[in-house]
Amino acid sequence: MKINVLGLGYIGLPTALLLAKAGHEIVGVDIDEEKLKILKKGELPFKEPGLEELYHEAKNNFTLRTSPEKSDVFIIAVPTPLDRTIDVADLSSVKQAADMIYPVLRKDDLVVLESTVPPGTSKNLVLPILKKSGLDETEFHLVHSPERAIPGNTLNEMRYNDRIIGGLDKKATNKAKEVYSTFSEGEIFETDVKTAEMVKLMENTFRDVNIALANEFSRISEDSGIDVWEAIDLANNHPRVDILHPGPGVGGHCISVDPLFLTANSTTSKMINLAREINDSMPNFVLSLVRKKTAGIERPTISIFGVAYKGNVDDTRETPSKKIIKLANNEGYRVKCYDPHVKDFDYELYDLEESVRESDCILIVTDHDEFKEIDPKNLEMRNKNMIDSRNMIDKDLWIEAGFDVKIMGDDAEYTGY
Ligand code: SAJ
Repeated sequence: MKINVLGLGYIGLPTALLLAKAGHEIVGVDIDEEKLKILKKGELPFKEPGLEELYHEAKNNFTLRTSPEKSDVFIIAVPTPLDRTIDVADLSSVKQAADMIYPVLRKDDLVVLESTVPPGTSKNLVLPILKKSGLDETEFHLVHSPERAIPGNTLNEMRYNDRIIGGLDKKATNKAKEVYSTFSEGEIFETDVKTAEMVKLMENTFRDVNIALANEFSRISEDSGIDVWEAIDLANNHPRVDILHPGPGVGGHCISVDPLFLTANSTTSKMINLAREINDSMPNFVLSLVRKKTAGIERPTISIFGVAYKGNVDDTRETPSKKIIKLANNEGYRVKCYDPHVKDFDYELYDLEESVRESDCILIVTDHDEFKEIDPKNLEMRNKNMIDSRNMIDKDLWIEAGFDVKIMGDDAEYTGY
């Protein structure tokens, strides 16, 4: 089959390459000419395990364009960010993609919307644009099949996760099943288009609300002189309890954004907005721990370990580090960042040694594996303070190396326990 994939980002590019490897003729479409230049050189615009090898294997079936060509299938995998000024989904890229498709849309073609969208978008926004082709909705096929792969393990999850396909009608769903089953080994579940849109938002909201609960437990534990990490481990022995990990806040393009796609147009949501509020306030809480550790130090410098939104990825979208850095700068802290995965960031990045030079406190924000390997004895600092918001270091090792250590959510040390 000939397939256009519109949007060559974290989801579109791996999807395009998996389909190319499965033998389809793929046209990768992106309006970002810089990105196309990088790809044409044989390089990748971002890192993802296994993607380089896959690109190498699939490139003979993969061409790059700035607009779509006539074909059998069109997959839309463009970003759907949140307009932060009003907390409403910005669907301009989806509209733009549909506008590019309708002039080349032919009878029996399939259009798949993979981008995460508020319920109703496929039918209310995409369908009317596609009908400008002159075809009516019985003559082409439209489905929503939400991407559900996790960054850091995208290719495996795309291959092995179950998939949801919500078609405008049964014929559309069947056609999409035919396409995805050429590389997906997970089960494919069928539903209607609006339910598919809702399922995706419910999944990410479920995670956000559960992380908020873990974060709230963490803060209650701080107030009560309890080690939340030990308490969570023990609670999770219960057969029906599975508490997530507290952290410095929820980042990434999905979980910190998608729940608001549900609440933006709702008059009834309470819990979802509250969870967002709790998670968004974690950077403030983390900074309050820094304030305690650096009290009495004049013009303190802090070293932020990790600016990616989560461990072992190079993605900094919506990272909690940005809010922590901005708030810290506003309070007069000097901030130096170190991240072994990230190359470009809004703030200067230092190597490990330079990031701690003359520093008064290390703050672990991201759970990169590399941070576990650091030998604290080798770190030269002005004051040896360590705050670990992810509970990932070997606390005794750092104490032995002369550090005053604080694990977020563990205040048991102050109670003499
Ligand atoms: N986090 C915590 N505590 C936890 C788990 C995560 O603080 O226990 C934080 C992370 O550090 C990160 C944020 O939450 O800042 C989100 O990370 P994540 O690993 O939970 O999720 P994402 O955003 O990388 O990917 C999610 C996934 N959704 C679900 O697991 C329900 C993925 O399957 C989706 O495809 C993706 O969103 C998406 O594109 O929508």
